[in-house]
Amino acid sequence: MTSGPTEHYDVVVIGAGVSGMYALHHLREMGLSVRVYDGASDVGGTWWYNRYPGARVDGPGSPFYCYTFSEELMKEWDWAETQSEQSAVLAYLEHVADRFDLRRDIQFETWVNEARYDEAAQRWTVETSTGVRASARFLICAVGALSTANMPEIPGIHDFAGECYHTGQWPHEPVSFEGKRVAVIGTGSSGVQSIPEIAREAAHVTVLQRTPQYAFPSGNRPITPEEMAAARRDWNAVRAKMLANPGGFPADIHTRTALGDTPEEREALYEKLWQRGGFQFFTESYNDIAISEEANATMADFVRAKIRKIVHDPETAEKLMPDHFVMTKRPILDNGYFEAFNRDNVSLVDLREDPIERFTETSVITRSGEHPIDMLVLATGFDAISGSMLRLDPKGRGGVSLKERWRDRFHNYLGLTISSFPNLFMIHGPGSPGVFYNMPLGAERQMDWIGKLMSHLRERGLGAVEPTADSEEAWANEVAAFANATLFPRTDSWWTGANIEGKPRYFSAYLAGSIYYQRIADVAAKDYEGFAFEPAAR
Ligand code: NA7
Repeated sequence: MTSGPTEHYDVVVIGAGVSGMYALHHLREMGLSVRVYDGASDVGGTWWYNRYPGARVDGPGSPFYCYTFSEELMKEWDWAETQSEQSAVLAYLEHVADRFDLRRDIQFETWVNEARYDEAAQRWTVETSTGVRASARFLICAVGALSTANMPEIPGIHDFAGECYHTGQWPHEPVSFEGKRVAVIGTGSSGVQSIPEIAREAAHVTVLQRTPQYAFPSGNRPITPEEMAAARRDWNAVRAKMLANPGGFPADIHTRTALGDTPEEREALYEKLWQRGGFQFFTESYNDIAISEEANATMADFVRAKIRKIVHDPETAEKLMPDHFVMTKRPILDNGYFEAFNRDNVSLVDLREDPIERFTETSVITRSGEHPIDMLVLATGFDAISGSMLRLDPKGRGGVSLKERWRDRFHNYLGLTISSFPNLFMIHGPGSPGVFYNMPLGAERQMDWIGKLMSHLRERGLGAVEPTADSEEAWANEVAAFANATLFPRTDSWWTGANIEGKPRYFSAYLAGSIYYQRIADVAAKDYEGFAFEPAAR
């Protein structure tokens, strides 16, 4: 439906979430003309879409899940809780948009349907759902690592006539569970966060669980004014710590190993961290949990014992017992998840022994029988990390499609660039630390690097840059070497693409965040080693 003249910019950014917002700010500071497109009606990306009950930030938690580029911004924003609710994170992002006047360069409710590279002009053209066509020298894909909802194809699911919501596309109007029989499919972070909240209101909740999960207490608590003041006062030191940490967390690096401690010492440390809650359970326990089966078992056993203690009914507790290596699926922080199974109105269906056969207009039928329901909540996750790039499916040199190039592997260099797709940059794409890093900080660091490469082109009169196929190959080997030194690739997860049928199955994130940022800085220092440049077209 494209009509009208083409708009011209230096850069088009796709996505106005955490990454796209920073990209816009940074590029404007560089003096470039920028247009951002986003399908949503306001900023926030993942935080705009994921409004399901119980949605909270985890990872580094508040106040450290934030931008760091502006000390004033950090100093003027108050966070109320350590694991901020979705609405609080979104309010922060809205404030950022106001404070830096971002919205004037963002076109909302506009979906980019097509992006293609014109080799002769060395420019990208995008076609949008609103009919606007734009041409730009650079294309930045800030399309989100957790944005493309995974909709399960289950026989009869489209016949179900009750309310049906995916957690990643939650309605903006309030959803009432009052008096309703609700089925929830999925027990990842979204299911685990929402189930206790839904159970508080609903008549009955049926949890349809495919894989039991380890979940750890979130330890959510109010941030005291003294803590907020200390974070502000020591901000430079805190930020330096975040930059040095492998995950971008404000945590000290330690060298403790589970196998180096006695069973009593381990138990005491796990118990202390369990009581405190938060991601500190991973960052402040042991370094060998993700690499040694034996070490891993010590943490897994500890959590399994906790589940047995929390859940009163032994049969339900056994169904909830995870059996994969702990931490090899995305760790989950919970607020009363296992406790919810002690309520009379919550029941668990173990889909491994009692699989879903089909849906009807009014029920879900599993092998053991029919469960009448009024509402279905799909907490079934995302086509993660690479899914949103594949959905965009840009066309590079000679019209080659990304879907074609990524059929067997997500070829990329530095997690930022793709050969045959000149002047296209990804933020949090496959091959980068992405979801293994504090996302706002990672977006800043990747975008700053991209900005320097753009300046390099400008200063030298160059028109296009793309990685060589050899450098992509070497990068893939480097990413794989880190992953294969761990237990992560040995478990089916969205990290390995195993949740999406037909997707290449391998662990595509760069695991060592602090090494990654040094690596990309070194590449820049060596005159962008591994890249091929083209002189600017006349
Ligand atoms: P996740 O972590 O991918 O969880 C999705 C859940 O849905 C998981 O338990 C899946 O089971 C389950 N699932 C997916 N498809 C099906 C079908 N067809 N049948 C039954 N069960 C299914 O997504 P979340 O949204 O919870 O979390 C994603 C990230 O968002 C999270 O890490 C935070 O960063 C926020 P499986 O384990 O694949 O057997």
